[in-house]
Amino acid sequence: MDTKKTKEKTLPDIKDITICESTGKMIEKARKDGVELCFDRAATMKACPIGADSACCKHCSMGPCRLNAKDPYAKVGVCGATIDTIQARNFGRMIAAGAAAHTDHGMAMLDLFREVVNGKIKEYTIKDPIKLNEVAASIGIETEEQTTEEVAHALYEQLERTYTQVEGEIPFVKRVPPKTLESWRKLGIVPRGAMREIMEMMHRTHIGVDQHYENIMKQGNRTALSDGWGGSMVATEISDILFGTPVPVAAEVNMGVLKENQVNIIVHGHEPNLFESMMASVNSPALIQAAKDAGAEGLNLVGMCCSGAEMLSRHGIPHAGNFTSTEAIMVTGAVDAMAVDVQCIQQALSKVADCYGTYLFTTNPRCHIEGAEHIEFHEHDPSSCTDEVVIKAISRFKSRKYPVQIPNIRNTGIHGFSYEYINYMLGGTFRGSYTPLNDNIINGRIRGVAGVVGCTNPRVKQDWVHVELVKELIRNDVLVLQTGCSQIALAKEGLCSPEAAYLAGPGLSEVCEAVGMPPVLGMGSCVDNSRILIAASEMVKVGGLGESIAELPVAGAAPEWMSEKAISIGQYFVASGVYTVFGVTFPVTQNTRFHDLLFNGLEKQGLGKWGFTPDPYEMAQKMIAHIDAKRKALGIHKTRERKLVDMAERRELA
Ligand code: BF8
Repeated sequence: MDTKKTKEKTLPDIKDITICESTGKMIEKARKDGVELCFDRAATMKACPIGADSACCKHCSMGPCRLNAKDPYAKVGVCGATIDTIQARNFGRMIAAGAAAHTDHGMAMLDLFREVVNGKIKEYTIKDPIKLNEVAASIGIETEEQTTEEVAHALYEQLERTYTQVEGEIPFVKRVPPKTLESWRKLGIVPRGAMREIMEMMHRTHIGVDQHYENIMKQGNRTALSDGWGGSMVATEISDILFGTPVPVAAEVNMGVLKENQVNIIVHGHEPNLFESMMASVNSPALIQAAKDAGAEGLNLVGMCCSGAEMLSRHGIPHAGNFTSTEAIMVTGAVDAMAVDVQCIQQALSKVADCYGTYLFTTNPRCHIEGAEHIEFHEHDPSSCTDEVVIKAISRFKSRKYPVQIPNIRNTGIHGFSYEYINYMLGGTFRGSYTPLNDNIINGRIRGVAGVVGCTNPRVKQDWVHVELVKELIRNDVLVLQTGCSQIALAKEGLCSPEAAYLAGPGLSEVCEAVGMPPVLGMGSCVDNSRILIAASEMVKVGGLGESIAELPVAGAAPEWMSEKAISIGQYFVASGVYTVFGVTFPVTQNTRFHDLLFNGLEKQGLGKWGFTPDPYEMAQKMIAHIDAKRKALGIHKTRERKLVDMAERRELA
C-alpha cells in the first residue's frame, strides 16, 4: 500500500472536521489534489501532552524539565521550580506574547495617527472627528473651542503614554468603572505602560526571579489589562478615528464571495491600513481598466480573518472565511493574490499558494515568509505596494492555469455594531444611551450579555462549537456580542441577520424584532473586543446592574481559541471581572494551586474567573448559570421564571 493511501485512510471524515460546507468541499478537493491543509496536519500531528498541560519548563538550559501532570507535586524542576511556578511562568509568557501582538498593532496605528496629525503622511486623514472628540473627552482632554488638529495632537500625546509610560496609570483606565478600578489599585495591577508591563512579565518569568505563582499572576493581570484597556483599545479607537466608526451594514460572507470572472484579491491579517489602501487600488480606474484588458469583469476585493472582520464591519467588504479556511480558499483556484500583514498567517499558505499558482505577498516588515514575495507597505506611499499587488493579481488572472471551483455559498448578515451604535440602536437618536439595554436586562427580556469571540482551531470541528454555543445562548435570551473568527462562524450560519431572531428565546426575540437587530451583534476584529469592555463599562455607568463589571450579568467565551492573543484577551476579561470560558484545551494542569487560582482565587480577589469545557452545551450552561447567579445577587432574578436547559435534553435536540 503506498504511503499516500495509508495517510488518506487515517485522515478524519470531513464532516467531523468542519461544519463550513465551503471549507469541507475544498478539503475534499485538496485531498484529491494531494495538497495538505491544517486539518490534516492536525490529524497527523498529535499535540504534545506535556505541553498541553503546561507541565514543562524550557526557560533555561538546566532543562527542559518535565513534570508529571498526573502527579504534579511529585517532582520539581532542576532549579526547584514547582508545577505552580512553571505553569504561572508559561501562562504569564503567553499573556505577554498576546499582549505584545495587540499592543504592537495598536502602536502601529498610533504611529500612523501621529504622522497624519503632523502632516507628514497625507494619504490618510481623520475621517471621524466626532469620535476624535469623544475619545479625547473620555480621558479628560479639553475639546471645547479646540480645532481638530489641536485635539488630535493632545490625544496623540496622551495615548503614547499607553505604551511608553513608566509610572502612573494608562489613560484609558479613566473609562473603567470606579469600583473595578479600585479593586485593581488595591491589588496593584493597574497598568503603567504596555512596554513596561510586558518587559516586567518577561523578566519575572526568567529563571530565578518570581517564584510565587500568585505574584506572577499579579503581573499577568497587569500585562493583560495593558492590552485590553491599552493597546487593543488604542488600536480600535485610532482606527475608528482614521477610517470611520462602524455602523450597521449588510454584507456577505463565505467563499461564494469570490467571483470566477473577476480578479480575486484577498487581504488577510490584522492592520486596517493595508486593507484601506487596497480598497483605493481596486477602485483605481486605471487598474480596473487593466483588469478588463486582461479579460476580467473587474477587481474583487475580499477579506479574511481579523482585518477582514474589521473591514466587513466598517465598510461591508465581503468576507471569505475565518482562520482555518485561509489555506482552503486557495484550493478554489480562484484566488489571484493574497496579501498578508501580521498575525494568524499560517506559514503553510506559501506552499498551498504555490500549488495553485496564487501570488502570496507579505507586506509588513514584521512578517516575511519563506517562499512568499515581499512587497513592503509604507504608509507614506501606500499605493506602490497595493497597486503592485493588484497588477500581479491581474497577471495571474490572465494566465490562470488551474481549474476554478468556487463553492457557490454566500450568507448575508448585518455587521458593524460599534459600542457607539448600540447607544442609538436601543436608545434612539434622541435618547441614545445604554438605559434601554439595562432596562431590558432588569425586566428579564434579556437575561444577560455574552461576548463570544476568538479563533477557529483545526483540533476541533470548525465553527461547530461557536455556533452551537451561540444558538444555545440566544435560545436562553442571552444577547451575544461577537468579534473575530467567531463572528464569521456565526455569519456563515445566518445568525448575524435580523431574521435569526426566531432562534432566540421569547424575550430576546421581542427586543430584536422591536429594534430590527440580529440576536448576535458583530463588532469587528479581535482588538475590537475593547468595544465589549467599553459597552460593559457603560452598562455599569447607566446604573441598575451593580457598581463594577464583576457584578454585571455577563460572561465571555472563546470556544475554539488557539492563539496567545486569545489567552491575553481571556485574562483581561477575567481581570476586568468577567467569567470567561475557553474550549478546546486549557494550558494548565488540573488539581494544582495555580489552576485553583485561575478558576476560583481571582474571583475572591474581586476579579472574574476562568472556566473551561470543550462542550458547547455545557459551556452555555456554565455561562447562563453565572449570569443567573449575578441576576440573583442584583435582586433581579424574580423577573425571569425560566428553567436552565437540561443538557441531555439539549443534545437530543441538536
Ligand atoms: O486576532 S480570532 S484566528 S484572526 S487570533 Fe487569529 Fe483568532 Fe482569528 Fe484575529 Ni483573533
